Amino acid sequence: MENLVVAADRFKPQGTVIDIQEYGNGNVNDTFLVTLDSQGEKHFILQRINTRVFCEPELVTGNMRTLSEHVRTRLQRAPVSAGRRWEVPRVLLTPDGEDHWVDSSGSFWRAISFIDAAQSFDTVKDIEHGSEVGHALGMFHGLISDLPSDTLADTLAGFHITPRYLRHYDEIVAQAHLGSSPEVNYCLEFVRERRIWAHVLEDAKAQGRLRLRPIHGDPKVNNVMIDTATGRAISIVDLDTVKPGLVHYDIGDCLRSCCNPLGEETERWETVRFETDLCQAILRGYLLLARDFLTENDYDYLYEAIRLIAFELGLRFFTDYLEGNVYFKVRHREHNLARALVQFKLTESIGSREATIRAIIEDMR
Ligand code: GN1
Ligand code: MG
Repeated sequence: MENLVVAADRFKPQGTVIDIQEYGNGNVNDTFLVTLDSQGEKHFILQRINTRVFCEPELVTGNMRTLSEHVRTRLQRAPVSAGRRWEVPRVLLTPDGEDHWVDSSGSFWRAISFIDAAQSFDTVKDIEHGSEVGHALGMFHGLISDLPSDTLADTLAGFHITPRYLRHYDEIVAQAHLGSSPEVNYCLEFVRERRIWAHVLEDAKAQGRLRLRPIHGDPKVNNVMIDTATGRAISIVDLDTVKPGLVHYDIGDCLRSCCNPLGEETERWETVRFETDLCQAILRGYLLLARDFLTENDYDYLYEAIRLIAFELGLRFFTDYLEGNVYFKVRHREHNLARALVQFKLTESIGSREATIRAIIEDMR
């Protein structure tokens, strides 16, 4: 706690720190909500970056600053439509003007402003919420569509490059003591049968069909902030994985997260399913804004992207389970195995609804 107060003190915009609580349920970084006794802003977000994952954490804060400055300028030039607000968390600076602070034990801290009068949810509540999440992703992509992707650093090499996750998986499987539980066997078999999918987006990129753009990297449902009063989406937070990539990673990630009504932490993995009505609402919300910058080729790969990113996340969780939980934070030893089963069941469900999902996409082209 003492460390936390010291770190919070470095970034506090004004006032006195009166409370610090763990916040959200991120799988990688440690996040805290700091409360201030102050006339101005009452809260801010303090984070300890997991430097085992983000090996060059100053690139992460650098990208956040580039992005928020770009979006702020864009919004000044063309404000959002009436009845809406759109916010980008501000990077807070230390008294020396630094966007991060490293404590005596080597922990890397940074802070961002808190988005007030808004909340996020771990699952999509209804069609309207789904459509707002889609709107948020469209808004985000639209606002950064003119930000040259070479102005952003690659903060996490290999992120969402499925063939790299597969290579790593093969190395781990070759070394791991696998045991023989039915769940582990199901996962091994699952990957064996579907590993041929892994290259689809990277091949399309290499062939020039899909191009790199700035992306969010992690637009899951609980990263979309909803205005408490209006129910409208007003921000996408968690900008750590903003970097050049394919918008397909984002669309796939958003849909795999939003169209799973049981949520990614459910224990009832056998009954996980992909809800196509939600998929339709989210894509509709997204495409109302994204239509202007998506190409015909982009549409051609949407279905594959949805299926692939669910599979990829399952593969990442399963690999981490086999490796001894070195990447994602876990509450128990089998946690990553349980998460992998959820994503694999979701992938199965996406496969069994392929015709419906493709029809939804075709209908919106
Ligand atoms: C991780 O840490 P968090 O919860 O924001 C992960 C995402 C996964 C997500 C699954 C850097 O995000 O890729 O989709 O867990 N982030 C990183 O919940 O690996
Ligand atoms: Mg994240």
